Amino acid sequence: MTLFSSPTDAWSHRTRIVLAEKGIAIDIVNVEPGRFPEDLLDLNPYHSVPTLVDRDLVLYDSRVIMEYLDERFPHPPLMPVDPVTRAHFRLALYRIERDWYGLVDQIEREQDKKQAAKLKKILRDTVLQSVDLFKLKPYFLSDEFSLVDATIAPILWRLPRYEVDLPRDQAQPILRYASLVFSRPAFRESLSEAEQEMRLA
Ligand SMILES: N[C@@H](CCC(=O)N[C@@H](CS)C(=O)NCC(=O)O)C(=O)O
Repeated sequence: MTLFSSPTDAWSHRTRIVLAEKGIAIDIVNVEPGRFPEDLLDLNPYHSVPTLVDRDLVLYDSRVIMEYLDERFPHPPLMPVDPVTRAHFRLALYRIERDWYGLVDQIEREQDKKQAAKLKKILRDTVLQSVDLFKLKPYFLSDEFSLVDATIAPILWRLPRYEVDLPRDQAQPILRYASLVFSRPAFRESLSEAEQEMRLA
């Protein structure tokens, strides 16, 4: 199995977290946006990472990849079994992708410094608005690590990169949650060198 992944991209990062949580042996091919290899361009009509190749199966879109991995390698399960709880988790994934990842994508693309600063402030406020949800359980709405946590973690990890400093007094539950997720061995394993440097340098 091969994963084409960008070492700095949050969408790629969430699939690497799932791979590490499940202990899946895989070749990770690091690629840089704008300089994708021919084989990746041939395999994926959208020319995007992450892209997973499992024998004849080629998957793109990080959510499709994460859900495939969770079904193909069921242990440990990263989604609840109950349909209503699953629906809640899927809705959380949708909202985080749209709101948090959407902002991060805009920040990464923005050339104008003033505009980028505005977007970073919106990202900070958007993350802070969710603080009450992090008070309920050790992981996001759950006692167990899930695909939602694999999705939230890459954004929280990147906050220093976007000069977002969450205030301790207001953000304590988010900071507690972040320490819990960041201390997982699989999370450490998932980090590319570039991602390690975002915080550990
Ligand atoms: N919804 C997609 C988004 C992936 C995405 O935006 N990937 C960027 C990462 S840099 C990409 O490959 N962009 C293509 C390019 O920049 O050439 C997913 O979940 O995989």
